[in-house]
Amino acid sequence: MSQANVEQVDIVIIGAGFSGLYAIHRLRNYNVVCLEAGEGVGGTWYWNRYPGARVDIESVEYSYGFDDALQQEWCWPEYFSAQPDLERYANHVADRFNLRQNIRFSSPVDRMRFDEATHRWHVHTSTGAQFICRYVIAATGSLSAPNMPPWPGLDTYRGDVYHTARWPEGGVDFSGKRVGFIGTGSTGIQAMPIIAQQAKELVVFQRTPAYCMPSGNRPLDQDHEQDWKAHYRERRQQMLQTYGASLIEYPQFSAHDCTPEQREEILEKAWHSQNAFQLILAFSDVMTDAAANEMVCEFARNKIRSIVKDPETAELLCPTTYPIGGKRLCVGNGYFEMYNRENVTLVDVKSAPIEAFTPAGLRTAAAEYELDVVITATGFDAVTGALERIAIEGREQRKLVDKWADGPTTYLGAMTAGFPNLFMIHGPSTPAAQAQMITTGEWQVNWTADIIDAMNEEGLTCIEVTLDAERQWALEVDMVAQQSLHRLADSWYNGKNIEGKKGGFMIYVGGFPRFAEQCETAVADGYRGFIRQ
Ligand code: N01
Repeated sequence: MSQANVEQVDIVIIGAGFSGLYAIHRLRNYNVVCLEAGEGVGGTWYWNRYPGARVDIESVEYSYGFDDALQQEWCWPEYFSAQPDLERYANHVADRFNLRQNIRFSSPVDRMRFDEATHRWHVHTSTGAQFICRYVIAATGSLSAPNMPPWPGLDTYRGDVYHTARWPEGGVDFSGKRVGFIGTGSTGIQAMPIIAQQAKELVVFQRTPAYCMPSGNRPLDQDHEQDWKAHYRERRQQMLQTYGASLIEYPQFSAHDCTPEQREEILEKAWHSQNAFQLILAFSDVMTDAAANEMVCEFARNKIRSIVKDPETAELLCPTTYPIGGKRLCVGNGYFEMYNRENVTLVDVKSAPIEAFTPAGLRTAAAEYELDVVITATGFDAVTGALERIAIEGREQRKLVDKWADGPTTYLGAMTAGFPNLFMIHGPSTPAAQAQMITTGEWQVNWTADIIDAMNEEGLTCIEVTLDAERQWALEVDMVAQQSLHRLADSWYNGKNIEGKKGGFMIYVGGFPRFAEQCETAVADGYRGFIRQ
């Protein structure tokens, strides 16, 4: 490696998504480089440009709070923003705060190693660039490493294949095409109703049916916007004091305290509330009490039965094997209604799994389907995938993939023992998608940056966490998971969406305030669980 290709910097940030962008801004007083695999900013909202991609949290909340002028000047056109508006916002922020000068686009990090003698990371990109830095901040996202199941025969298939998380920039024309769609999670549910309107035929390959609420999206009401703009400062504070860092209504009464009629009325109101998560927040115990949860499940199933005209299709669409909210609740726009179209067919691949691509399409254990296009919305190697796809070597040349072979271990989701000076934002065992990710990402960046500032002020060069601290954190993560019904679903939260992936629950479900308090007290108690030198 010629020295010309080696740059010495203070901090490398990996990823120019929403957390990475804010990290550049917050750490401006250091020599910072942000390495981004894509050609643009926005992370999730850069890659996931499939038709219908839209956030399920109100945009007045799902946005940055660090700069008051930015909050006041930006106008969201809709309550729940579509991908193009979120990408436009990310670009606006990058320009407004001059962040691009610190970003190297098309620069995927492929390996990095910690030099124990100098307490510095050597970070390499696949383009041959090398950076030597004190700290690495992995703002790599929880849902950024696409999962493409290894069906054989892909190279023989004559049609086109797309993964929703790598959607072509100019879009795809499905007119006159027979389209096969694999995956009925949040992504598939958003994309399919739009594709069905254009395609000649849409064949949906469903392994597990999803619970899905109507989105309730609408143009943003000016009074609502003005109200938020008048109260942004206190509302951002209030958000951080709620379980999901969002000002949704959190009810205080149990489903068991209501009569069947009252329950029905509350659930009906939640269904029409125009707020995606009101259904699982209808009662205080939906996510902790199996019987309460089942009442909500049956309500949601009855909605499916009332919308989908063919009773057999309706039953196949009814989830029965996991609690509502156990997987992240999906939000749709005409998803169940789509099955009433003549050109849409539902295929059950639970009973007859997909076996292979063929030259003409897809073969399941039961039949072969001729398709011009196959779309995979098969999710992500979530939480750990983005970091494990980088060859990371810590102390004593230990590889991160080896350390995490049986599941990820971290302290506060921020660091993992044996990998000093490497911080993660939304890392394993943080609330991640259980809380609103822009606001909580900002919070984690601030917490991390304060730690780095203190290291510099005190003339220290190496910070790491102890194995004991990791074990204590694992107990806490497990304890809160045991109190929640999330554990009863196979999902990306516990890695069970990927065949062979090991590990337990990777998300912290104790709520954001409890998480934040533990991060803050660890630092305040003399960096409990950390070793600094
Ligand atoms: O991914 P998923 P996603 N054969 O893992 C199926 C966020 N998000 O991209 O359930 C057949 O949920 C798989 O089946 P199963 C949100 O946090 C948010 O949809 O594993 N099928 C499932 O149906 C969300 O939770 C928004 O049995 C196979 C689907 O593929 C997260 O991203 C929008 C298969 C994958 O669903 C991920 O959502 C979009 C196989 N071999 C995403 N392998 C909003 O803000 C997988 N599947 C609204």
